[in-house]
Amino acid sequence: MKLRIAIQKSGRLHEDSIKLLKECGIDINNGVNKLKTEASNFPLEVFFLRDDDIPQYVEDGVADIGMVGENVVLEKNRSVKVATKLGFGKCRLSLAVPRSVEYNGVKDMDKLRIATSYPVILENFLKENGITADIHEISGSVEIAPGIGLADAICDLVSSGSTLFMNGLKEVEVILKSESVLITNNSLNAEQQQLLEKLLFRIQAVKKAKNNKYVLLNAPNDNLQKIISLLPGMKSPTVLPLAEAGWSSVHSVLNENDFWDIIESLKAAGAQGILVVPIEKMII
Ligand code: PRT
Ligand code: ZN
Repeated sequence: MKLRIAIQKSGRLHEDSIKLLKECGIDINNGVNKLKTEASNFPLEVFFLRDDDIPQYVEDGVADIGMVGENVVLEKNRSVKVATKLGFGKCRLSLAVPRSVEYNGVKDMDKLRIATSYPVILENFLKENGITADIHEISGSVEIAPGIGLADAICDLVSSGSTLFMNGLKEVEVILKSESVLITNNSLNAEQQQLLEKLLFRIQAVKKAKNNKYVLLNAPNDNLQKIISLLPGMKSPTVLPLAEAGWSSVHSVLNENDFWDIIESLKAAGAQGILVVPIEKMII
């Protein structure tokens, strides 16, 4: 029995999807123009598909699981489960209007023509806000729609915002924050479920490691308690005596988000020779 996973064939999510599998210790033979391949060291078969088709393939059970943007999962509205977020492909689905237009709130969208490739999500959002607008579904180059007179506003994916800027548009509402997720078929059998859990365990270890750093520093013993109190650690920090009397080496794990604040406090408390190193896998 093999678990069958669908990933994007080419595009923004392709490389990160392959990379995550590799970081999970899964070797896949990724030949160009292949439609499917197998892992050599994990019971996994990989299908390369257009991202738009992935939710349906997973719902139908042609693939058991898939990696795809949450935006596509919500738009396609297929009956699949989201097992976990994957930490890549981050973007937002936003409303944007020409920069010269004054914008005072979502009510301003009433009666406008809005171009989008996400009619389902947009319609839900407008309904929730009691707005009626004319949705023009287009499949690509949504940003040029206002410039050519096709629409008054757009609803499209944004990451850096530079595409909006280059087209004279400004982002006015974020409808959805999205990233890649792992979706699964609703009726996996026991064996498939077990393989999925094995894969999820590895994905969590990789994700956790990415969010954390291993920190080593030298601390004067006089200030050791203060320095230890600043460090969370997985259980508690490791403290080892240095060859030089009066000093210790302290090792700990820090969350990326707290990182700069804590480093500053550590320095203020007399910590020296602070080394910060990436963690490859983290299992707690
Ligand atoms: O061929 P296939 O159908 O598989 O691919 P696709 O062309 O439909 O999708 P692709 O590869 O462009 O995007 C796949 C997924 O990447 C999306 O569904 C999102 O989940 C995610 N993602 C993350 C993005 C972006 N960031 C993004 N910036 N998808 C698209 N964009 C586009 C956006 O539409 C706009 O045109 O990039 C432009 C804006 O980028 P900025 O940086 O200028 O704001
Ligand atoms: Zn697509």
